[in-house]
Formats: sequence, structure tokens, C-alpha cells
Amino acid sequence: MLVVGELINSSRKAVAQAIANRNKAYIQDLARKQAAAGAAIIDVNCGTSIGEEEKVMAWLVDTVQEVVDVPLCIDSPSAEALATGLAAHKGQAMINSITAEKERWAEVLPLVKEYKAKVIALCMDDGGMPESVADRLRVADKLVSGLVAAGVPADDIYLDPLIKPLGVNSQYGVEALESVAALKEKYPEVHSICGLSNVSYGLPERRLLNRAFMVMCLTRGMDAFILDPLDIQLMGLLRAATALAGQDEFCLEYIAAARAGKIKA
Ligand code: THG
Repeated sequence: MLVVGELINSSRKAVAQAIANRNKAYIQDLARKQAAAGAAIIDVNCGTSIGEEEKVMAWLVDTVQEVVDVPLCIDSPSAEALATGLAAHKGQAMINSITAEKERWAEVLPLVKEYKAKVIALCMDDGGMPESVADRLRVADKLVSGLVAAGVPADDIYLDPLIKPLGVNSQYGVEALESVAALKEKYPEVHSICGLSNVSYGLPERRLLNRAFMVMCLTRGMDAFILDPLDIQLMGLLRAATALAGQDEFCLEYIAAARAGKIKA
């Protein structure tokens, strides 16, 4: 199970503030804590740095890589910011994200190839957000065949079905889960990933929904999550469900996490 730590994201007020003040200590503390809690990759997003996102992304990458060994997930709607982040990054980065939208595809694919990066591929195209399982499969087909044709190894591809808020439509949870299963069936060699927070948007006690949704996605074949690794309940469920799904030989990871105090009942 791959955990991408989501906390260094400027949509969070404290992070936006720290980035604006170039507060290295705050960012580095968040990086260390997430890596220690089990994040194998750390997402970095500075979308609120309007007009200077390119410069700030390079600073953010340097700042985080100064203190942790894990690779980063460079997260931006701006291809220029992705490029400066990737240029600053040491080791194999992950790109968040490419889509099948013509313009996005054309600007991000060259970066995936140049940096031999892992890539999150969102199941959307110029028709907008997917409306059904069939929509996601149709777009995933374009994404996977296009990426593989460009020489990207299947193992570096992470399909994101795009999770919509359950509060908007009570079938959005089921639709997402069926998409995960269908993607796994059709592309067994490709990974799938999602953020957990969209599903609970607008509902109370969001972490309960995020935690339940993570376990349900995992049972349908999802093998990576963008999440808050400092949520010890969430990480406990993730390690437990991974072991129960037969993906943790001799329960070694579960036992190690418990011994290190990283998970707790
Ligand atoms: N797929 C992909 N990328 C993504 C997402 C996804 N990136 C963004 C998001 N979803 C995952 N990242 C975050 C980062 C921070 C928060 C949630 C998701 C967060 N949210 C607070 C909350 O939920 O309560 C609100 C913000 C705040 O604290 O001010 O912290 O699905 N590919």
C-alpha cells in the first residue's frame, strides 16, 4: 500500500502562511512527521502562490528534500510549476497530475518522459468530470494506452477515478468503488490512487467517512492513497486492512508499525 502524505498543501491556511513567509522550519516539521508516520511519498502543492508558483515550487522541493529521504509528489495545475519542481527534485518524483484533456496532456507528457516520473492520471478529458463508471473506463483507456505508447512503464502509472462528494449524490461512493474494481480488472498492472477527502465534503465528522471509504477502496483493489498520515486511526485501519487483504506477508508491516507506536487500537 502506497501512502502519499497530503499535508503540505497551500489550500491549508497554516501551510499557505508558512509558504508566504518562507518558514522552512514549519514545512520541514510537516515533512518529517509525515515520513515518520508512514508516508512513502510527500505531496507538495503551492497553488496559492499566484504569480510566483514556479519559484515557490522549487523552494518547496528543496526545503522538503533537505530533511527527508522520501520522494515527492509534485502537485500543480501549472505545467511550468511542475517543471521547476521536477528540475529541483532528486530521485524519481511523482507528478500530480496528467489528464486526457488535450492541452494538459500535451504539456505534461513531455515532463513525465523527461524525468521518468511516476504519474497520477486523472480520469477526465475535455468532456469534463466523469459521470459514470463507463466514462472513467473510456478515459482510462486513452490515458493508459497513450502513456504506455509513450514508453511510460505501467508500474509508474496511478489512475485516479476522481472522487465526488457523497453529500451531493448518495450513489457517488458506489460509483467510485465500482470504478476502482473495473479499472483493476481492465488494467491489473496499473496502480490506482485517490484522495480521501472529497468523498466527505460537506458532511459532518468527515474523518469517519474518509476512513471507511479508504478500507472499502482497498478491498476493491486500490493500492495507493493521498491522505493525512498523521491521522493515527486512519493509518491503523490502513495497515490492518492491508494485512487482512493478504498484502502484508507474515503481517510484518502491521507488526512493525504497532511496535513503533505508529498505529494504535
Ligand atoms: N487526487 C489527486 N490529487 C489530490 C486529490 C485527489 N490533491 C488534493 C486532494 N485531493 C488531496 N489533498 C488534500 C490536502 C489537504 C486537505 C485535503 C486534501 C486538507 N483539507 C482540510 C479538511 O479536509 O478538513 C481542509 C483544509 C484546511 O485544513 O484548511 O487538509 O483526490 N490526484
